[in-house]
Amino acid sequence: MTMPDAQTFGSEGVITQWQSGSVGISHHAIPALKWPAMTMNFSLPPEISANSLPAGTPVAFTFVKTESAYQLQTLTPLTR
Ligand SMILES: [Cu+2]
Repeated sequence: MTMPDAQTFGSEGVITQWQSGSVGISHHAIPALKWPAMTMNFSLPPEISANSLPAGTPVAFTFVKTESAYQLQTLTPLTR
């Protein structure tokens, strides 16, 4: 049994679409992971309910890599 990687990453982006158990986010580049800007799905922890923010909402978010997915830890709307 391997321990989950506890490293937390963070970025900002825009919510694109909710699915059951995950949310699409169009996010900025994340240099710590060598990721370019992209749109991808993040799985939801129990603390974040689906459709809690409308699509199109600018957000700041943090996430961890689990064995099977990238899972959100926090999802915060940005006010500009
Ligand atoms: Cu990505």
